Amino acid sequence: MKTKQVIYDNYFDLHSLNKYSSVMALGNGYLGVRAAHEENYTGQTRGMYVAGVYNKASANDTSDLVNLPDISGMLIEIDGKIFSMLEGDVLSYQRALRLETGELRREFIWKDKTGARFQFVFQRFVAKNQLHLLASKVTVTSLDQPARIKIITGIDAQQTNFGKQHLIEESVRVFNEEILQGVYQTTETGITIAIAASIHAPEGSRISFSAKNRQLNAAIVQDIEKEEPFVFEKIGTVYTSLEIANPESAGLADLEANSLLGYEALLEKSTSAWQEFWLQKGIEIQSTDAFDQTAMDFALYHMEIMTPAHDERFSVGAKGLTGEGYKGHVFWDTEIFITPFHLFTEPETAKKLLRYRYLHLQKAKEKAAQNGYEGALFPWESALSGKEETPEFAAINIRTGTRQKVASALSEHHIVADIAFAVVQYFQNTLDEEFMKNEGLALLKETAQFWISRAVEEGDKLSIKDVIGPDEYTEHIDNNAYTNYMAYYNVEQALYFINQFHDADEQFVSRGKDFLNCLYLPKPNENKIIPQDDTFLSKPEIDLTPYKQTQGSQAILLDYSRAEVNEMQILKQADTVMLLYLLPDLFPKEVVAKNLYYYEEHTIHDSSLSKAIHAIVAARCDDEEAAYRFFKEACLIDLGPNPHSSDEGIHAASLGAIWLTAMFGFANMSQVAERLTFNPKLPKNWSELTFPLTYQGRKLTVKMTHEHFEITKLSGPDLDIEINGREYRLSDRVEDEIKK
Ligand code: IFM
Repeated sequence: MKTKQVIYDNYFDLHSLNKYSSVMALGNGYLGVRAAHEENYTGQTRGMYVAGVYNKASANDTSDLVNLPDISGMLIEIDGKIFSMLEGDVLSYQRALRLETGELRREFIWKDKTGARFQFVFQRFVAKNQLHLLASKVTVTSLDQPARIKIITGIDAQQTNFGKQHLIEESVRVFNEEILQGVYQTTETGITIAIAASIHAPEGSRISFSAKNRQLNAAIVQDIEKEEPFVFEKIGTVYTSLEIANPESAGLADLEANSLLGYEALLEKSTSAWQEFWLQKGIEIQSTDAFDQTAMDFALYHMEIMTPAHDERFSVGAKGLTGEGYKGHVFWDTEIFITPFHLFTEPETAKKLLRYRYLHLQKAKEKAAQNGYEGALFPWESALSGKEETPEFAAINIRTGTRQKVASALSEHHIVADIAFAVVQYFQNTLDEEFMKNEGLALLKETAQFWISRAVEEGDKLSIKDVIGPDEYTEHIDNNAYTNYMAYYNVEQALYFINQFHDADEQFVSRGKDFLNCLYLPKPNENKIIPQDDTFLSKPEIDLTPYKQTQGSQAILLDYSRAEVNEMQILKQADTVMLLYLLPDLFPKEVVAKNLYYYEEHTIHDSSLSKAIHAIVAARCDDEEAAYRFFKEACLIDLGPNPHSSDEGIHAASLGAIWLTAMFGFANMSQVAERLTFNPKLPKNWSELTFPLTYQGRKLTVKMTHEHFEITKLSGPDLDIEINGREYRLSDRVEDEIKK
């Protein structure tokens, strides 16, 4: 295994504070902590989140992923003056997130206004081996003279979600002059959260405690000699009533058992868990540009820390556990962009993510019924309760004072088929009959039932009217190609699996067959273009060049109203191209290529879900240059130079799509009809790609160059596979020469 990459932040810059707080966030799927600096800066958003801890601030609100009381903040005084990098001079500075160990480290030399120099080292991690544990360490060394250091830190419950307070402070305590504990309850969901922190100050320091204005603090004061390091450690635990009846005592017991081990020993244990992760799931890329490996490692790191693999009651928010964007809500991003990574590396986790949907099937049926449909209509945005969480209105138009309704909850129905698609993918990968007979079939049938009731007769065909496809710049349209084909697939697969598992329901089968016979499926026109919907191709076009140059910023909405954008051929993100990615065999390659170029020209890529999907389809179309270019651009969504790109959290789906591009684009893997196939399209810049796979109970490793393909079975029975159109029986290892 190659050493995993390091994400650097080499300058202290107020503009990018929040971006790096997201990018360098720490976590383990249970807990997520933003990489806000220990000391405060105006505009810096701190954040600590626990998967599943949602709350509504008021009855009219939708749920927020609650920003919990902070334990990473510290007020540092040197000789009575509050330390800030905005004062004095920062002589050298580096912040590094080591993906190999999951540790964040900030190191710099700072000169105060009198010219005295101090070396600071801040370290912290969220334990990978223990869901509830996090730790930090501060080392301050005065380089020129003796100094008095004071640190004030504790548990700060003044945190809010952009001003909304979700927690009642129930109790604050100090135990044994060493452990601070705050217990809080969410105002609406009634979840208890117990946060504890132990303070490990240097011998001889003076410690005092205080509790005021929702802040429980310890103040540590120590006089140090020149070049004598002041070392301070803080170990914390977070427990909630979601997972344990008595989170207060669990948190204290955990802290007692662990905190005496100290920061370095705890880090070592957590590092071992990270190393195991990289060994099992890491991808190796030999590229002319080392950034490709960095971006891949970064994507895998974040997919791991965003996924609540420990608990099927929760799923992955659009920003993971790194920020409050989209209020921590769960979208189709999970099933289509993130689940595949888990499916092909640890199917149990993929199953839990599907079980999350299954657990909310009843709520989805209620939503369908409320809207006059049968079956299950999953919410466009989901949180803890499984109810629709999409805010009713978008941001206010400050010129008119009006708010535009968000139409997604009403019509972005493709999520129903996306969930069904993920169920089928899961089965193809695992052949898990137990799951399919129970949760899988129920999900497939109820989602199929929804589509059957959703379609309306128009002459001798069935139409699906008034929807939003993946392209959210085109609303309230009829027969969106993505939606119709995916709905067709949903019903077709439901019928297939009903037949496979002898789950006969004659009425459903007959209605399903009628649906398949009559559903209108838009065909390529005389120019081989598949109409995105009934009217799209007749709408006027405009030159999108300026908007593509500022993609991701939705700048078009400054020049045109949403209604105007809706009446032009303008896409926010992959729509028909998305369909061609998910169902690659629907159309001949020539049609796929024509549509890729046609729709790309009309796509601004204002959504982060767009670029990597274009990369995959371009790779399959043998457009190596475009595929690699789109891949690189996708990698820059979080890691690029834009100082605000990820202020409210990383782009979870886009990170998932970086992995998707390597697998389904460059390795060009597919599992159609339950058979694993590869038809590699390695970019010119990559000389080798190596990755692990879990497939139908086998552990595999795949290695490919431009000339050679090699797949090794590490465990499990023999397997039939296909490489470059040639069939093989994989017993141990198969090698295939790639003929140009
Ligand atoms: O699910 C996406 C959607 O496709 C585009 N807007 C953002 C959502 C959350 O990532």
